[in-house]
Amino acid sequence: MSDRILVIGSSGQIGTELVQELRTIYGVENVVASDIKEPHNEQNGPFEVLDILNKEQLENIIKKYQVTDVYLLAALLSATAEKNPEFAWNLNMNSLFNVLNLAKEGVIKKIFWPSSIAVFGPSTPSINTPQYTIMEPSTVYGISKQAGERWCEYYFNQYGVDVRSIRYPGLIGYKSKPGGGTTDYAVDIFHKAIEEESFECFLSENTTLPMMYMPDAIKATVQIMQAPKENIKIRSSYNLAGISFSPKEIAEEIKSHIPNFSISYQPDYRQKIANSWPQSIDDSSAKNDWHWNPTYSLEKMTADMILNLNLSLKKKVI
Ligand code: NAD
Ligand code: AKB
Repeated sequence: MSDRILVIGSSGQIGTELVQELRTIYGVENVVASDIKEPHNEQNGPFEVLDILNKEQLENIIKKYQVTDVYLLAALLSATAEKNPEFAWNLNMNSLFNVLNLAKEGVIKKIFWPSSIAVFGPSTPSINTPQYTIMEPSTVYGISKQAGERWCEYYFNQYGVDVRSIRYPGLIGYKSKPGGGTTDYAVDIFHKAIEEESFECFLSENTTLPMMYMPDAIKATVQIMQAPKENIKIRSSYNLAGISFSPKEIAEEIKSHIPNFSISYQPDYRQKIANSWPQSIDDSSAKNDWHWNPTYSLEKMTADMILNLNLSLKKKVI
């Protein structure tokens, strides 16, 4: 049977772009988008309203479309999760169990579940953070991702569940807005810049974090899912690196395109979260095992973001 895909949490920052790419590869009818809320822009293809915490609803959709592979993107991200830790734990963990258990029962055959750089904490070596190192996350989001990684590995070892995972850095794209993370400033800054407004950053100027341009993140996701099973040697989650920069550095890069752009700094509760995360990541395992290689530098990403946001601004005016 050919791949039939269900993307859960498809209306979010990653889902919006991932669904488009998967439909290009596997065909529109073979990729079902689903979310608790309707997509904000038109998606031509199957869409189902699904609350991932409702296992019966999930099973019905999987049966209806004869789904083989699930990409589970629904979650509360770091900043939002800190405001409601119990709910975040419930959503982030039980969504994963619902999907892992369907694979254990043989109903689906492959799972993609994203982890995050948030699995690392203040005691982790912060430069070139290794794949295997001290992991003492200090946010509920990070704790849920770390626990999720352990469960993924457990389900692979005990039940042979083919679950694959990446520790995404902060993601930046122009097609969708981010959904409540600590790295969101790096998307918001572009929107303010092209609207010729000044930007107040909620992180301090020298807070360096690992980041990645969305096309690279989508490429990595497709690559890990298409890799032969025997190449996936890590069943918790793979470190993944793109670029690292601080608010000051990205602002300078934006200024090289928009000289009048100005930024000010007003750190809030998210500063503490950012301070607990690494500055850069060693992703040699992903490079060795499934030939991961990022394409975008800070310069290339900035030029592409500004070009595309300007194009969509022009379309809105027309
Ligand atoms: P997002 O917040 O933009 O999107 C999540 C989507 O899940 C939303 O559309 C939301 O409506 C949906 N959702 C929430 N509750 C749901 C429920 N009960 N049932 C079904 N859908 C529900 O998040 P994102 O940035 O697209 O992230 C997707 C995944 O990638 C998450 O697991 C996140 O932790 C991980 N990740 C993202 C980043 C990033 O920078 N975006 C970095 C690291 C990891
Ligand atoms: C967040 O800031 O919460 C996310 C992430 C790095 O997991 N972007």
